[in-house]
Amino acid sequence: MNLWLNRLASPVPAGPATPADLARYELESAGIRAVLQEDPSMGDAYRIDPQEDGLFRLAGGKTGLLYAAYRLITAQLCGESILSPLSDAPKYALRMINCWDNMDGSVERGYSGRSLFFENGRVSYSAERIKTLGRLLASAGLNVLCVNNVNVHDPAQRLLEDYLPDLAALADLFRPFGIRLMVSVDFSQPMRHGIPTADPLSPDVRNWWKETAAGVYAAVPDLAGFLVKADSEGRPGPFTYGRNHADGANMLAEALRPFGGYVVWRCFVYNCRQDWRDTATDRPKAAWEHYAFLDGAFADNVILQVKHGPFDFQVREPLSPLLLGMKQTNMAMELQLAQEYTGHQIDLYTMIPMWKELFEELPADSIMSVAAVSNLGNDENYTGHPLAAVNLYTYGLLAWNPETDAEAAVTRWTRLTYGFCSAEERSLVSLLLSSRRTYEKYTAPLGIGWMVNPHDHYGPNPSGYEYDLWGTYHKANREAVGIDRTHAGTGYLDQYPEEIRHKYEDPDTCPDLYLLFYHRLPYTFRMKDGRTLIQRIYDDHFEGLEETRALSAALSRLPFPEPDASVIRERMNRQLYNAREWCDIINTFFFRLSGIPDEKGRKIYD
Ligand code: GCW
Repeated sequence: MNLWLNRLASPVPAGPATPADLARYELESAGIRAVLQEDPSMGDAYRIDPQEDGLFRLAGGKTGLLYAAYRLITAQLCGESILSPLSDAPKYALRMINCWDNMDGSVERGYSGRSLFFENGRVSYSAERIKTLGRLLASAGLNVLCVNNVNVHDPAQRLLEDYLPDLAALADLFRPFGIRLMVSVDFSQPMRHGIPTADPLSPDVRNWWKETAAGVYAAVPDLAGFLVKADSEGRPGPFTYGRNHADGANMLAEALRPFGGYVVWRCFVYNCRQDWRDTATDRPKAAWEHYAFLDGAFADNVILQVKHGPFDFQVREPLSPLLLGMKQTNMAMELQLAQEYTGHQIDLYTMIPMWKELFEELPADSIMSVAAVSNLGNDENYTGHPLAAVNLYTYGLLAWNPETDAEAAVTRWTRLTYGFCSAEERSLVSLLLSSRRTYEKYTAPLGIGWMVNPHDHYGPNPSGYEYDLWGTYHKANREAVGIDRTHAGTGYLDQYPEEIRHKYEDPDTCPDLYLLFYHRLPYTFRMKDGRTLIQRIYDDHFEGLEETRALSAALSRLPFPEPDASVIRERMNRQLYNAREWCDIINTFFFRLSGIPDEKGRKIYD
């Protein structure tokens, strides 16, 4: 099993330890001589001072010392020397992993096996696996883990009730790694306790949450807070009582404030019962419509967590306008490591190039935290596909410092994990970095998204969501495809500042990869490079398939150890099948509609 710290032979110690104790242990086991000085005011920050005799002086906060230790250890494993003093501190306060784990042991959108935390309706885990995970997450700089699904199904409410001691025991295991737990809560939970309402303005409801929070923090004093999915896809929320989301979030915030906890409130609110005939509603506009007017109305321990795009983790979406527009509110951007729409951890899909694009568009200080939906599970390698671990690790590096260079981050992961020779390392890094673009080419074209099989979201089905309730339509007909989201169309683009509107509003200057997200265009539309839109769709799909074949051949030449080699080979074969299905089905779909043949005469099935 190849995990990025698997060359650390030492077991993670048993028993209680502080992050500083753990830092000492890890350094000693790695043979690194260091003197540690704890400065509580430094928090996650640290300073490393190399001395002349190979000794390091480390200064840092409680968790900062641990991050310093992992910095030294990873440098050592990568064969790098730290010769001059360096200081570092994370850009974002909460660097969160959101696990969508259910108490029955299943994981919503999980592609790495069963839950690491739950089975049979109970908290259930291997302490050894949790410690290995803690070490992995801490070494990547992550510091908050939400254990249960945002869809809080029975009996997950019991985590705040009779399962509290189990939650506390799990928190104890993660604590030395500087990882604080978070729990997803059910907004209607007071109704399980004889209160007839969950109205956030009801005194009984407010008291119930205050008392519950007191009990929870008595058991887990450093709980990071509550994560809430309300009024979203059937979940209960304040709308039932005619209240808005500031009323709901602030009520919970009041309960958590005495304990320093946050309410992380998701903004994934839209009409999921839309009629496909309804052209007045455009789903990407929904989050802005529900939240923008509430800017400034949220308590200071509320964080609004917004998916990076206005839809739902498609291969390419613009940055959500909400992340740009709520200047008086604590904001977090939500990413998705779980490859729901991006290949199920079967297809290779390295996310950091996509994340870099998002972070580059975010103005400084527009968000204070980041979250990512977990790709973890109880498979031996934790992420199902051994190479999907690169997403977990590099997410941590970007959450610490969004300016981290993509190639440097992927190279670091590759070196830590496999220790290949330099030619092999370069080859794997370049395959990983190009994998997102390849996947994008063979799936839904030019930002249109959603041409997947409904429900499980793997494999092509160009009209699978076309007449469904979810507001995700492409409206391809014989002449044209796409939805006009400019001012003249649905007006979605009006939610952005002027410079962004300007960048996308004209199809002649709109960046190609977003073209069909913003515009409805005829197949004969001339792209900037002179090709027609239909030709570009065909070309991308054939290229994506060819690139997948080349990827498969190149991967097979790399000396992966077992069991990784077998798993990678098996998944690559499934990716080849998937890429061919996508290429042929999408090309056939557009050929049948448009009747326009491929200029290059390649095989398109009619
Ligand atoms: O689109 C949906 C996913 C759901 C998920 C939801 C969300 C947890 O398909 O599985 O539910 O997004 O983000 O809340």
